[in-house]
Amino acid sequence: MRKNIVCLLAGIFLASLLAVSLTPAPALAADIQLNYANFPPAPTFPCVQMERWKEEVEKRTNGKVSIKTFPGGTLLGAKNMMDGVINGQADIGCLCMAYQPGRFTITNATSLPLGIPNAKAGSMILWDFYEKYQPEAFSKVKVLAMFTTAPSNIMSKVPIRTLEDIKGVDLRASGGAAQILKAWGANQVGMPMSETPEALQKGVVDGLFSSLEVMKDFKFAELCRYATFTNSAIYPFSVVMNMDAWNKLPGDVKKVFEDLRVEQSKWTGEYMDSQVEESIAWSKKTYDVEFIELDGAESANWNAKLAPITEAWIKNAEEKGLPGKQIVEDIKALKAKYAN
Ligand code: DTR
Repeated sequence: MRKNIVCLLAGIFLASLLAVSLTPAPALAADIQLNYANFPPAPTFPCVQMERWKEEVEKRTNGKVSIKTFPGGTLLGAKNMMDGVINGQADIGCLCMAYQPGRFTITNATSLPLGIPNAKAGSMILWDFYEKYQPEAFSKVKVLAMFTTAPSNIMSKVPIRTLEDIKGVDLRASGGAAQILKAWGANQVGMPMSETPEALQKGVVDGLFSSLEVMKDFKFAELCRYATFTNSAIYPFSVVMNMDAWNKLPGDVKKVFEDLRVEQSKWTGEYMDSQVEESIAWSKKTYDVEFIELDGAESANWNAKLAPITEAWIKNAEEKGLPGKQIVEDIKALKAKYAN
């Protein structure tokens, strides 16, 4: 009898040992937890780059830092991103400068029609340009990345082949790109990208002006069966961090974040360029979207309309006390360096 009890107890002991060894150890909570806000939906490029950054940070800090991401405007929206980060509503946020054009005058100069050819070059140009000017607009935050979209093109429900066709068409764009649409005679409607799907669906607008990856990422190809290549303005973006949250980070974590800045900016530019290619192919295959190339003479007419925009921007900047001419010269020089 006693022997039986001993055997039973030994069995229970062994079984519990086995159970303990098979139960996965609870993950150790990270020492540092940071919230990262983003305004568009998860499948779009600003959020894809956010997830990539999160993964790299968590890996490179060996789990010491954990990032909780909030896509789709669930923590901060397109227009209150900068203030929300400054006020500490989020530790980190991703913003599109075109949505507050007056606030980011210097960096928004990269949106002028200066022929930046792709997002990779755009992102490197923007980074160097930001480093040189260190604009006041970013003085209350720590900048973690700077990148741009690929050049903008028209996506529309009606075919646009000539300046006559675009006249009066309701097209959505923000910031510097809005000036471009106006110059071509469209009826420009301003709103952040996150509001555009509903505006297209409800017929508030007949199309938009943006980089073409949105045809696939937002499924705009379903409604916009035409795209006209103009390869005009890029849109600059930034990822910014609350200054107190930054100051609290230990040195080794700060180093990881700083070392990632240029790498992340370049990665995002390259990702965006590849998404544009994929989106064009997908839109043709899935919705038979027609991609319209302006012929030589027509294209010259379109470009002629844009010539006064940069001159007007320089004049306006100089009136505000900014070195407008130098800013444009610098962007052109950086374009020559990175656009090959
Ligand atoms: N072209 C800008 C920015 C932009 C381009 N792709 C996306 C995707 C998600 C949000 C913003 C953007 C724009 O039209 O707003």
